[in-house]
Amino acid sequence: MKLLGTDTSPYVRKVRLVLLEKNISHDYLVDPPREPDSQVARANPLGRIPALILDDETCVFDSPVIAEYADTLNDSPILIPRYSTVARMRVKRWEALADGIMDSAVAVRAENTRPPERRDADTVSRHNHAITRALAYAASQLGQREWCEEKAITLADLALASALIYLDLRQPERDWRGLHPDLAAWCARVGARASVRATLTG
Ligand SMILES: N[C@@H](CCC(=O)N[C@@H](CS)C(=O)NCC(=O)O)C(=O)O
Repeated sequence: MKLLGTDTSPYVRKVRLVLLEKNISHDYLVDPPREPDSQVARANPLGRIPALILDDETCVFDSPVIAEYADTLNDSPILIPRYSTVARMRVKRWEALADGIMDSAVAVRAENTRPPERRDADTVSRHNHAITRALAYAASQLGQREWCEEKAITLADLALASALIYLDLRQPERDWRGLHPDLAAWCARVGARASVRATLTG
């Protein structure tokens, strides 16, 4: 299988982490969707990354669908619990929280790349407030636990780490570590994993 993406996309990082943690063999192709020769729109009608192209040419999108599909391919480890609907919901809710942080950070970035006179300050403020609330929620849910859910790594941890790495990239001025030291300690631990380091070094 072949994963189309870019190194900066947080949604791509999330699914790369899933594939790496589960040791699923794949080719990772850097393919910015707006480049004229990009394969992305041919694979995914939405023209977005990540797009996972299976060996029979089936294209899997978007990132929650890819993560869920990949998780069913083997059991080591199981990243989305299968033993209880509540446990499963709780992990998927973390993913939704992390994806929401990504969505808002991407929206802020889009505004900030417009010429100043075309930027919408209300949009920036609304999304930044959503990020601030989501981080406080994540920190309160996490507390001092080692993992977001369960007794081992799950998709929840991989999604949250991807969102935080993207925030560090696009909003380095945001002092979320100062506000949420336990979240910072958790992120440092997860960030030291070989999978995360592999996505950061290319
Ligand atoms: N909900 C989608 C969001 C994917 C998304 O928006 N990806 C961005 C890159 S971060 C993209 O491909 N945008 C289209 C573009 O840049 O033209 C997912 O989870 O996969």
